Amino acid sequence: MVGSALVRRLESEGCHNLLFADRASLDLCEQAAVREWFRRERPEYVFLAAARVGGILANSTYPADFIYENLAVAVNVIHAAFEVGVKRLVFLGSSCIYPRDCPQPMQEEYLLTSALEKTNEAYAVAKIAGLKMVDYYRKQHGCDFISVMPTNLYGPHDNFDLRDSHVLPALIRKFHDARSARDKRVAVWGTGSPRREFLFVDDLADACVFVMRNFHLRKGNEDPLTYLNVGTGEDLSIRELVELVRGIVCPEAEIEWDGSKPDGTPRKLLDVSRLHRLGWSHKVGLEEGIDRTYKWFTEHCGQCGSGVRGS
Ligand code: GFB
Repeated sequence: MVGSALVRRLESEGCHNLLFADRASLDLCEQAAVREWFRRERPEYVFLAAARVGGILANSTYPADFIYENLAVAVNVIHAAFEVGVKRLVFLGSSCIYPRDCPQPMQEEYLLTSALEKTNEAYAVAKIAGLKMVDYYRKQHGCDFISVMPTNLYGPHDNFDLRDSHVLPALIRKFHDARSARDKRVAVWGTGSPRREFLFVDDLADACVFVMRNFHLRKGNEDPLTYLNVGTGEDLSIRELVELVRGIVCPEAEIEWDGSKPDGTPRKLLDVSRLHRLGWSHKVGLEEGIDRTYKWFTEHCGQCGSGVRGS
């Protein structure tokens, strides 16, 4: 999802000398293959968007996969980029790597100040390691590497498979399936009280390009922070989100809360004032973003994985 948004964003300004390392052509978990790719292709600028991602249930069910794949990708790509002298690298972290009970809104400085949320600890530990690599390669080797911390993302090419999707694509899928079903009940997870912030993926791609161009740290490494939050600075409860998606996709659906599923972190709202001060803010509001995502889904839902009703 993020990779294709970055390509759309870069191509929109005539940037056609792009190199791709997609899943089919390169396994980023294979160190020798990654090293060979970097030596052969010699990229100058790198966006490291590749990751094993998933919603709350996938994260807590497959912690070994999440820690292994995300660590391997970070270790292999960041080190290979250093070896071939990449000019600038932007690594994507995530807002879920902040502590579980972080003061809100979450400032960059709050990273590693207390315990993580258990449902995504494996993913968070791997992403924190990637972030720290970026930091240490800058410190020890002078690499111009930086990180961004996106909030929960959604948009075209999201994962709509109910077995491992995040909440927003899951809701789109569930309400869409209810439209054509006789049974209009839709099961949603948890209590509805957690609060989340959502960013349309094209806004994230725009922010990544902006950061690649404009986020320069002072020479000599006096800057303590090599990473920047990226979000809207606005959140809503899952209950409010459910109502919003129902209104757009299937107003006649009936909602049933499944309290056996986890809530996860109570709140995850980023403090985006550092990025705002640099001159970037998001453009796509939540309602417009859901509309655009739902339109994409209806045009492509044949390729959108499993919609297991009742999940
Ligand atoms: O998006 P989500 O799976 O992950 O869930 P997190 C957000 C909230 O939505 C939770 C509720 O409180 C869920 O219980 N929810 C309600 C649902 N209905 C559904 C549903 O049908 N599907 C899903 N998936 N959730 C993830 C992390 O946390 O955030 C990852 O686990 C990642 O590591 C991602 O970083 C951004 O926001 O809780």
